[in-house]
Amino acid sequence: MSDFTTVFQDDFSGSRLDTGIWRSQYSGQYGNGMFRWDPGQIEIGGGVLTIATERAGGSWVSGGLSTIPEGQTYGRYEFRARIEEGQGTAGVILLWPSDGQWTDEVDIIETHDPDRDSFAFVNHGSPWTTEYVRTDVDEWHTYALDWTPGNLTLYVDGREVASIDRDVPSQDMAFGIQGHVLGDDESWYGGGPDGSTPDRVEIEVDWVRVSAWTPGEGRDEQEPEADAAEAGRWIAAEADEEAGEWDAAGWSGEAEWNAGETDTAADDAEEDEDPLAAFTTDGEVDWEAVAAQVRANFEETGQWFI
Ligand SMILES: [Ca+2]
Repeated sequence: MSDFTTVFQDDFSGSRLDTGIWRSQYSGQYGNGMFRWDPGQIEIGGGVLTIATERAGGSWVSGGLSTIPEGQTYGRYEFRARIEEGQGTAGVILLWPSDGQWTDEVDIIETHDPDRDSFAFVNHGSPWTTEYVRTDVDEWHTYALDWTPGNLTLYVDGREVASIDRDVPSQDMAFGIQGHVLGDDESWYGGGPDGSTPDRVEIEVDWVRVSAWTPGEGRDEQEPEADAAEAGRWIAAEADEEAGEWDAAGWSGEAEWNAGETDTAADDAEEDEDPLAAFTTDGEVDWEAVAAQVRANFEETGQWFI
């Protein structure tokens, strides 16, 4: 008996994207001015979904897709994926509010590291919590996020690597996969593309399975078959022997990274007041202004906050 029941699984075995599952394909210029999203960057072939981030003239083009407006509150999100290296590019696999309004965000994988030796697992709550996970993201791995009331637990290849229990979302969230290109000032990601960046950087996804949280009533189903045979390695096990910096569940070098928190003085000062107050007129929150402020704060400080 499992606590989860499959809602859908997509092994990308056809020749076209299943738009009954993937309701949204992103388009348009991204806010940082570095790239645009275009549905033409989403490809299906060989049993794999590919999102290609490519040079396009003097700029860049990437792709993204999501189940928006379809989503659920709580569940299990499993996928087999790899995200290629590329200075100034990133891949993000995430949960985002089903209504498309930014009020919560869980980045299951956010590749802040252009070398793909680690990734960030981020809950944009209050305060925002970031856990860094050491693994070779450019090789194939199976990831699973269990989202239950008050908890987010992440697994890589069946091993628990991180757990977050502060300000966990409790609203309907959609599942998305998207490519990004960063600006030179986005230091958390190591800045923008340079001469080392390939002209094409791919995010590949072999399969996705999304399950509902049905405590005590779950039905285990067979995992989708892998089309891509190569497997990555779990870096933590190796690093453990070298320096004792890793524990069985992943990174434990909290002092060197950021102790899994992105709590800042600004967060502390604002915890006593409603951070949305400045963006609210007659009870209506201007979410576009909130998103713009969050982005501006991040670009200025490297920290995500309103
Ligand atoms: Ca597949």
